[in-house]
Amino acid sequence: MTPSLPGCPTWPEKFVQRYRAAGYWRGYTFGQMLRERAAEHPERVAVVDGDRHISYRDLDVRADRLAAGLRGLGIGAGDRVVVQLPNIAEFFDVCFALFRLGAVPVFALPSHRLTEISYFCEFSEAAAYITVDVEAGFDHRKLAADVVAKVPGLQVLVAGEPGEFRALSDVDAEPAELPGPWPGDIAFLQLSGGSTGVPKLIPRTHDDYIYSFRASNEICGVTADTVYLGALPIAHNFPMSSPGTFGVLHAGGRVVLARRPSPDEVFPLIERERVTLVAAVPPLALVWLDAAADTEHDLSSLEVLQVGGAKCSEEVARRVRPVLGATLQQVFGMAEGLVNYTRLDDPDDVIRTTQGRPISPDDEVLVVDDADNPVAPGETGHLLTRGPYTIRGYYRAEEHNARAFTPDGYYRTGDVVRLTPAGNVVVEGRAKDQINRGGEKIAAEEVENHLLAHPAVHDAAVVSMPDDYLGERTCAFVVPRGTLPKARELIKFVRERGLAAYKVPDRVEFVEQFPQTGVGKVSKRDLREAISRELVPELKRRG
Ligand code: OOB
Repeated sequence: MTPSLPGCPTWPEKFVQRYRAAGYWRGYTFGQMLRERAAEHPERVAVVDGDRHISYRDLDVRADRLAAGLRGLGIGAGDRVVVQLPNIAEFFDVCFALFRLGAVPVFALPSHRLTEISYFCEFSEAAAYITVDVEAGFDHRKLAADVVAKVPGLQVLVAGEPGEFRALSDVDAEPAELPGPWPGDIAFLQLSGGSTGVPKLIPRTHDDYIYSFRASNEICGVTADTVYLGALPIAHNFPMSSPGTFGVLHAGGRVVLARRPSPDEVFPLIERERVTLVAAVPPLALVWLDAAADTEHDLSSLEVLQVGGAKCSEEVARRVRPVLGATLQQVFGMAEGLVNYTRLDDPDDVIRTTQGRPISPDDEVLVVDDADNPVAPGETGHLLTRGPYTIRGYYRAEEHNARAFTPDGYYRTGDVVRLTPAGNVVVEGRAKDQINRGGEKIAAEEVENHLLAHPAVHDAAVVSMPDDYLGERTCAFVVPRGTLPKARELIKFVRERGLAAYKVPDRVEFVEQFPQTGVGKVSKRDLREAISRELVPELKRRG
């Protein structure tokens, strides 16, 4: 099998045969999936965005017309298109149009800024950038103008008021016969949380991704009667495919979009649309639980609350059923592939204290020590995995792939876990150089590089510090050069370099030198301990 996109490692033929024979990879594409659903129940509502109720037939037609329009702009099979859209219906038009063309969306998040977007466009050699007019008070057309200045020749399409660019709504043509991609082709590039200087891109095929959410549907009880609320940014892997909006569309259910995740937006939608399933990161679940305790809105339709992206505390877990009357499902996944779920009928203590078990009988999961040797059962170690929906390598990243994957194709997740006797995963920590800020992943090295660009910074080391609400926040330790800069100034400097706000350090600490490990590397463990110690009195003061 050769994927359409050069630079994407794929599964060895033996595994391709195995995953097909087992019925995981069924040989159909996203375009065909929507066509089938539209034929089965054209009138059913697929997507709800504010007052807009879009049927399966409408979505199918919109995707066809947009695909034809994009083709008229010269966008075709294999072309990369950076997509940065918030939770609006156009997201699905764009996805399915690109899927049908065989063009490859690169899914950026709404919070990404000039540094990230121009990198995605340059690195993927994108033909186009599809964005929105204004989101959360931020004018994306200004960002697009800055991106175009750095990436000449990039076409920009804007959902909403286009300003100086082309309106997405004007990209419309009579549907044409398209050859369409193969099921084994790369459907899109997803972003990795990352632990390196620049984010890595994750190539996912039609076959592998569709399998992941079709199988998730079974585990999560998703059917044509499911009403799913997209409250997290829908371009992220969790709300996209676990089972997420794509799973629900596969089942012929209804996707309801929330533009913001706050209770004042989400609760009325749950009531109005009789939402049955919703996904949250732990801090968001906490906000919902607090607000639900005395809401006037009827949330009784809610059957399952999924919590994932970062570790769900037992405190949150215990409150879900009493407060919401819903079943908690813990979800431990990664855009690279492997997703674990607690099952809806698991005993309470399994749901409360574990992050569940893999989707597939063919998900191979190893827990190993530093030398890649399996640890004793129940012991803690590094999680390695391979399987029918876990990638074999990042897009155009040969050198990094040699480190991030074992020679026999296991992905090194960077997570430190143990397995319970029943095979449930418990996440105990992390070996990768990443901060998990309430589900948002920050590669320490990426932020360090930005700090190092400041003339008064001699060296920088970014680590996590504990936080009651987000679980972790970022602390940048800085060895200054010459006159001591102000923390505020460094934070402003990083922000002004055009970085997503969640990556800007929450705190800066100045030190004369970094503690070192035995082999002379910066000891981030010592830095984490130092900041934790310093925070104790502060946390106490706040009570
Ligand atoms: C999801 O995907 P990513 O790619 O943003 O982040 C993956 C990483 C994991 O390697 C792990 O470090 C962490 O996020 N993580 C969790 C977790 N879920 C993800 N750590 C502890 N407990 C959990 N429940 O975050 C993602 C993708 C698909 C489904 C769910 C989450």
